[in-house]
Amino acid sequence: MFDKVLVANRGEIAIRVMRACRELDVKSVAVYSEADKNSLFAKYADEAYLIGGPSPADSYLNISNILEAAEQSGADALHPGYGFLAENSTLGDECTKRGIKLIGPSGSVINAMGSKIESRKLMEKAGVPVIPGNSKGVTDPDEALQIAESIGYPVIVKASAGGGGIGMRTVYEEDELLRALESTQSVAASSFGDSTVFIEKYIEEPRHIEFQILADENGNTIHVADRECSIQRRHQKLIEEAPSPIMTDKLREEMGSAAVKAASSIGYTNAGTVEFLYSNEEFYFLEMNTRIQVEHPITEVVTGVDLVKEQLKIASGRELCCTQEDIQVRGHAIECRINAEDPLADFAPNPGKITGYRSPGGPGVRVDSGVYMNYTIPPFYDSMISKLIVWGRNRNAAITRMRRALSEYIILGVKTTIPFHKSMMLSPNFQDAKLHTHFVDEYKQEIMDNMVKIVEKDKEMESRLKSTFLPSKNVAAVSAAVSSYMAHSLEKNKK
Ligand code: MV4
Repeated sequence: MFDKVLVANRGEIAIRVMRACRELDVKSVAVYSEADKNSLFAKYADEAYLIGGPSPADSYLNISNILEAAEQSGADALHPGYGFLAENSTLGDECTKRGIKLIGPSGSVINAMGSKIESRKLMEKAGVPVIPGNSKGVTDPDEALQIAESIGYPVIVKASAGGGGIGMRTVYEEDELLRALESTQSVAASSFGDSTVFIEKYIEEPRHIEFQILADENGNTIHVADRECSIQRRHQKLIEEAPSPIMTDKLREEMGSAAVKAASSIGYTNAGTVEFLYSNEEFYFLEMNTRIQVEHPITEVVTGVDLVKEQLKIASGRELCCTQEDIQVRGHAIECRINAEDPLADFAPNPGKITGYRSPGGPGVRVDSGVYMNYTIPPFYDSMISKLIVWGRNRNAAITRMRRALSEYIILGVKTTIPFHKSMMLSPNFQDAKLHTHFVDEYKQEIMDNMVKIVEKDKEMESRLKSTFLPSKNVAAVSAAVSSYMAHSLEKNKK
């Protein structure tokens, strides 16, 4: 096992990785920007290095500054978390040059999966079902018309280098195709520096179901079951659950084998996710994410596998914890992403000072977070405050528990997505698990109407709470105590 791991990330995921380090008796190194001087993750680490200004380009994306901290600290491995440099193959190359092990897959599979056309080709070859379409770039308008004709409308034109929903256009009729081709090419060129586009059948209102993969460096690849992530808005996931409500043993066996085949056929190592679209009882490979994902805790909760510990063990050459037969799904887990955003104002980011805070607890509740009372959420990064994860014996029990946990959650000072989640938990269509990727758009009005009522009720309670959390020396003392506790924990620097 490694002696010291540098975590090249911030916030809740940096803490999540350092928690795994501590349980494995590995020292942790944080790198932080000038905007993160008061952050919990920098205090939690055994050592912390300031690497630059608030802008990601100056700090969390600055490979040479990060590697300088790695060399100074003597870290022998680096964990990139998610976002930032997680899917940047240059980081791995630079680590290798310095004898630092990158905790993640090889640069060649990161690059192969970063190209939509390349990954389609590889999956076709491996016998993994892909969406009907063409697996090479299209530039010629006549050829594009011919391909779309043979697939049948609606089709979707996608940038090969695309991601996060950028560089995609759906086409319902032949006379829209050439305009879509041109506009997708130009967006692709300006956003990704690569104008290559391809055409696929457009799957309307699919479910987004993904499989967690673990692969060690000794040739063992398993899946750690499925998650459903259909509840999203503008390609930002809001609620994830494990397992997918439609999953059966037979379907898990089929999709799971396809996911394992996808990973093992490309020599994948470490943790990854194979994404599928599911519609009309068919599933199709969509993309592979070559990183640990935000929603990994729901898989941990229903399977008991510590995915981040597995990542460290895999990178240090050890064998996987479990065989495929060992992986069992028990009960149901749901994750709500609690963001500093105003769900009544089109989810506008609302960073700022958290003037009152108390997170829920009790049976079956996990909160992964990097905040504390009196902490100021900086405006430079994503707006996630925490991930609220619950477990229940079945989906209904998990929903009931999530309602209970949401009702206990106190966050004052910034607007949050809690009212959205409270509204969703009350939605009959959500309760009936009639999920698809356009759910939030389709039931916008119903979700909004419930949310307005919820916000109204919460306001009453919040005004009463404000006197409890009144800005005072007392509040400052609590946050000073929290940071002091983190900085002087008995478990820290114990070797
Ligand atoms: C699709 C699709 C329907 N048909 N491809 C969106 C993100 C991008 N990486 C792939 N995406 C989609 N590709 C075909 N052929 C629908 C989506 C899509 C989507 C996929 C997963 C999760 C949420 C989504 C929201 C809108 C559209």
